[in-house]
Amino acid sequence: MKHLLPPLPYDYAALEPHIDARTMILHHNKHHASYVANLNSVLGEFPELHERTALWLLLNSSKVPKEIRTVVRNNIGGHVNHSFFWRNMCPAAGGAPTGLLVDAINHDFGSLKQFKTQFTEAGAKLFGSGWVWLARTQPDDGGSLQVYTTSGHDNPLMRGHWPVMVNDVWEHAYYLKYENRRVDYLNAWWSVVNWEEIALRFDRSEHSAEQRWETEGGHILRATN
Ligand code: MN3
Repeated sequence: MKHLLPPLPYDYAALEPHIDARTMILHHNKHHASYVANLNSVLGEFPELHERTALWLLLNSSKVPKEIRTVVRNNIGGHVNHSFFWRNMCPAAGGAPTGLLVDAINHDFGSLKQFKTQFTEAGAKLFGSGWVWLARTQPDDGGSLQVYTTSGHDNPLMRGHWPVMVNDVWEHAYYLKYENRRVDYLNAWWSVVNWEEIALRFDRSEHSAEQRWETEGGHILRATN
């Protein structure tokens, strides 16, 4: 089974003017596509890994042969994170979250406004390339919401947290339009946030681990032969 580049759930120009079509084309069709291509290429000679899912590869780095471990880790993270990121945005979006997520945000951050400020500041402060997350800790660890950044393509799943929301703060996500003004990108990005999807992800954090994995894995596409 080969890993596949998932199609964007909207047109490349759909997030204009906040995220321009040229950035989206390069980001999806070149950057994300190259993580998938690199992954399939490096896994080619390791048949024992051919049936492993993307999430397994992300979380079982120590079981991947040493000679390809770093390459697999970098590319699988790129693939998983971007697969999540595209669904995390949509056209005609923005506004405010609904449902249980609102209560949790108010409880853990004080207000939506304070949460957004914290998320934007974390993204702005990240040194180098990485991602900014809203993640939920395990229920037996309090189940609280946290904002933090990861470098490279690391993911909250790697520390046992459930990723609820994410923004890409690698330069390739914004440089063509915003150049070095990362904060402008971070602020504009709120206009394309798909709160409906994020609220669903938060609801899913209440599901059993098994159900969560199944839904999450179902979004990360693979060829059947
Ligand atoms: Mn990216």
